[in-house]
Amino acid sequence: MDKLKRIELKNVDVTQGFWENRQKINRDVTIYAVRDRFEDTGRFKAFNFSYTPENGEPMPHYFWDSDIAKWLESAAYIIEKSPNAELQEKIEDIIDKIEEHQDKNGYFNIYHTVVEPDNRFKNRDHHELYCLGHLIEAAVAYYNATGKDRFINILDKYIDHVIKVFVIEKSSAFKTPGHEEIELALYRLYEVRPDEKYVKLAEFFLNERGKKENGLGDWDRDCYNQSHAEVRDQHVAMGHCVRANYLYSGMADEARNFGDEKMLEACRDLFDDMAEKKMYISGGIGSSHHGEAFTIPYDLPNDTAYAETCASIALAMFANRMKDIDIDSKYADMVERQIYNGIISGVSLDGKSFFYENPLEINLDDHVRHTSVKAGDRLPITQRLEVFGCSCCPPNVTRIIANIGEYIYSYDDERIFVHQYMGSSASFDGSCINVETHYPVDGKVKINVANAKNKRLLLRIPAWCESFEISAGYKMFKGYAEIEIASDIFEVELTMEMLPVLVAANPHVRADAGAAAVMMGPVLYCAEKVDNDFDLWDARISKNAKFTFEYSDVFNANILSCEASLTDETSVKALYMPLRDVKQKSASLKLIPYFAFANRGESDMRVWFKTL
Ligand code: FUB
Ligand code: ZN
Repeated sequence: MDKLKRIELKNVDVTQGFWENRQKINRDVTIYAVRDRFEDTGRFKAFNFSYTPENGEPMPHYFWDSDIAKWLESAAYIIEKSPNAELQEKIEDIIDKIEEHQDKNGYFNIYHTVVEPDNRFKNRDHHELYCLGHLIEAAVAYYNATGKDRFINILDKYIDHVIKVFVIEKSSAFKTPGHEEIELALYRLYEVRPDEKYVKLAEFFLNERGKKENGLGDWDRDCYNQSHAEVRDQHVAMGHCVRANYLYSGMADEARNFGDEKMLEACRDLFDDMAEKKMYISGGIGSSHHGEAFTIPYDLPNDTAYAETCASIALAMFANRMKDIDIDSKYADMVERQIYNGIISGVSLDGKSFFYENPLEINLDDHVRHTSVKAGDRLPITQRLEVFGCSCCPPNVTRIIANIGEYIYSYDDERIFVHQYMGSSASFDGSCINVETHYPVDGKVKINVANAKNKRLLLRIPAWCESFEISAGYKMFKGYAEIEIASDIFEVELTMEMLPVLVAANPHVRADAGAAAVMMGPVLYCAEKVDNDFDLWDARISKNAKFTFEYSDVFNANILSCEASLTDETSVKALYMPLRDVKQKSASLKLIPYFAFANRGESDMRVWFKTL
């Protein structure tokens, strides 16, 4: 098993281009926008534990703790890079409140203190362990940002309580969390505080999953939270997508920590099952609103796609772990697909509003005639909202954008890997690396490495890239171009040809049969009616279509156009007619990055086009 090391956030700076811009919006706008909506909706106030059924305060939801935890984690990443007294004070204030309201026995959960205190650890779906997991991730981020371990110490007491209840006394009504997350969080905690008890608890939850448990028995229900089989025997991705990928992330951590090959094998299969059969071209997963879940292979309806932002984030987290334990560029390709498409479509360009579901097709007409939707499915919303009743996605986006630096590089004693091309610099083990690029606007990347002579530099060659040049000798290794670092100050340029390309789906994908989508490098494109005044579903693109493209400041990316063929309506005389009588005419089709759809009012939108 491979064991590459991540470069920690404190040693990586995103310095230029697409991600510098995104991080700025995240830091200057989004973190406050999410904070303000969480204030308005009572989520922060809930940490006062003042709710009573009589006092008019909103009843805390049973996983509000996790919404705030993800906000705290995001704010911690932000202050780690840009000190900010206001954010730091807010974080400290919440930590104070957690300390103040923590039970003597270590337990902490708002809902199960002010609403259902007698039902602690009785309902497997009530997310107490999920909330603890997110609090742990926040505490680790806060420790990394400030060096202060107060938050970790508070949660350490809670973890001891969990160990007592679940492992020693076995007095809880269930054995494993209904929503995974604590497993990966315990591994993160172990990285900064290497106390074996954390790993043992993570391992306990992983090993117990899929064994006999109260409330199990219904196959659908068991799959929903990945309890249908023991984890090492899971090879097909099933159930709720966010749950699944948080679990798989914890499994990857366990495989790495214990060199557990059987676990790694399961992780590989689960990854391939999603990447090859269950993922939208945007990286979105979750073909159905029902259970927010995977369905069957190749079932990828575009208009009713669930494709939750959190699910794309969770899959990026899983892939990012896999890239370090099973070297293969497909994992960083997956991260790339997510970060340029299914994840950032979740936040508006101004950073203030969010999608939960990320559909790949909008036909506004369908929203007034709901009978067009399959029974059991529903249409996603067409405009981003500032907050949701279940608002898990907004603070998840803020945390991954703030922490994106940790996805760029990894290394071992002999090699330095560049997985993502972002203008950035990093230092580790006495070496430094600096990347200059406008990627994904173009495919030119300039890399400087200092103090790493005789090591090797491995540059990912993305799966989308058909032609590239490197200014130094290289050989290919598992999807990476491997280059000898020949001098103390070493400079190399990678030039990837990046042109618009028509992409077809596997013919088993019924929704996309005979159709094509447009990608330019890692960025998926879509057409919106606001730019194209005709029925988008009627537009056909020739397999030989010529594209033009130009950079747009508005989208911080290229916009494209090509010729499309439309029905000439003057030749349409009836509802049905001989096909030979229907004439075509040509029109210009304008395409914008998929991540930027729904930023200019409600509009029809389409990713897949019929081809000629
Ligand atoms: O249950 C917690 C979060 O809310 C899940 O991860 C999301 O899918 C949403 O259901
Ligand atoms: Zn979500």
